[in-house]
Amino acid sequence: MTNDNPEQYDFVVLSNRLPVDRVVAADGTATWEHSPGGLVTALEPVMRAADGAWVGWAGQADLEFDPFYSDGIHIIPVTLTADEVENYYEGFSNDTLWPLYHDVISSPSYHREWWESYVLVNQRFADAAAASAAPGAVVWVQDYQLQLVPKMLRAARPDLTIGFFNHIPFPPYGIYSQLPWRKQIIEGLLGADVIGFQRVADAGNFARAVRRLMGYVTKTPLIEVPGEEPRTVLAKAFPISIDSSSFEELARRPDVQARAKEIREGLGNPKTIMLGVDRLDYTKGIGHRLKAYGELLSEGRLEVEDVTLVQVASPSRERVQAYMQLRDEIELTVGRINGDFATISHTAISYHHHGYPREEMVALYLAADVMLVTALRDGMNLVAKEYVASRFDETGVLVLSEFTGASDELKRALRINPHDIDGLKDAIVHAIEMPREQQAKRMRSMRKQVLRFDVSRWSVDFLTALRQSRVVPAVIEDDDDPLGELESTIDRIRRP
Ligand code: GDG
Repeated sequence: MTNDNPEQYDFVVLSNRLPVDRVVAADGTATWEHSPGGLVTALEPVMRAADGAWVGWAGQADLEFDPFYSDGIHIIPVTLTADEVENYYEGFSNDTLWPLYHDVISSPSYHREWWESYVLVNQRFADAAAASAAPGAVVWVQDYQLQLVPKMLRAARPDLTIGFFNHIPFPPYGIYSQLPWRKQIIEGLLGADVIGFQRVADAGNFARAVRRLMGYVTKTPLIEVPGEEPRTVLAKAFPISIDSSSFEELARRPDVQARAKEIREGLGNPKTIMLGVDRLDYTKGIGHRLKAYGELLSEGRLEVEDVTLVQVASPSRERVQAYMQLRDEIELTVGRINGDFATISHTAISYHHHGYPREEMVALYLAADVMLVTALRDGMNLVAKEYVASRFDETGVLVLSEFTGASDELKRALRINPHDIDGLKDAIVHAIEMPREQQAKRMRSMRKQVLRFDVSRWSVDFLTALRQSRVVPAVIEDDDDPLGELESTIDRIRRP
């Protein structure tokens, strides 16, 4: 079978947001700029080599765009109406699934009209993928906004090989079972050949939900899906990572190092700089971190002349009620702590509610003696890995919540339970006082892990599993087999 349709592709990625942003200049002209996210970095080499396409939303409601080609990637925009942004995205994705999948830290809202919109939008994404995938193509669906797509796509295009990766946790059954549409979501996901999770525990939670709700047999990591044509689905952990060497390269740049020094001086050269970098999200435990720090200052275990906390809280989901409330709470607490403890020359917390360029982030990582990652639940937490990758001189201490996926891998971090405020306070003091040799021992071991298991390794591992998951349909002759081509692409980008 030969693919004569130039608008069909052998490798198609779907995610809620496209990897490009539409930027409108002052004179009204619009251009597309690549957003520098980790996922794009991971998939760009495969995309380019396989001449792949990316299906997603451009981030603005009610605007229709034709497909276009940008920097090695065919971009296929999906339109969302303002109502759909409200119901499918801000509603069902960010106010039902997000809190439910993060241990119900905030209460999930269940609304039938949100669900209906989620189904409709998932079908639109599936249709777009079905139209743009070549015969026998590989389609990789990303994240919780699109969990129904695998089943919808398989129904339309049984010839495709379909992968799904869940970037956020999959909750324990006792929590998951709250969801009124719990069976539909499981059925949606089981349309994939390979379902990837961040942690072994997430894959386990999913398999348990499948047994409880569907009664299917699971033999870890395989799930037997009965039916006219019984199938086997692989559900397994593929922990995501970062483009580690690019962080190290940035950290080694003289201008970035000079900027780190400047940041330190700007803060009055305190003995210790502590850093938190998070989307302003209730899962990240920013409030717990501030509470611990405030108590340490108030008890005199830390002095404001010696320690400054830099907190970057990048704006996120600002139209969702829980996020508005969180922002108010955090900013009230920051104001209180600064009001109580700052002096004219020393701030207790340097708080920033905006995003920074990547160079500035790395300069902050270099300036920080202690990195605080205190998430209450986090699929992976890339910030922890970015800090480690940037610390090429092997100094610095990572305080890391055990409720992050990253803590499964970064075993030499100072692991904490963010709910245990006394334990967190002790860990902060321990981190500040840790001798250099001990910092180096820990950092060396974590750096080995992060540099070896980087994001290209993640995508290659996932795509290899996907390649192995399905027998090439007999109708596809060897020469035309997109899976075979993908495999040789993988071989080309695979590191030795
Ligand atoms: C989800 C899951 C999982 C943040 N502020 C700025 C900035 N960032 C970058 C960080 C990091 C990324 O955003 C955040 O990634 P995280 O992993 O920490 O968290 P989520 O956004 O919640 O991501 C998470 C991830 O998906 C991947 O699967 O690890 O568990 O929740 O890369 O550096 N980057 C720049 N300026 C900022 O101000 N340039």
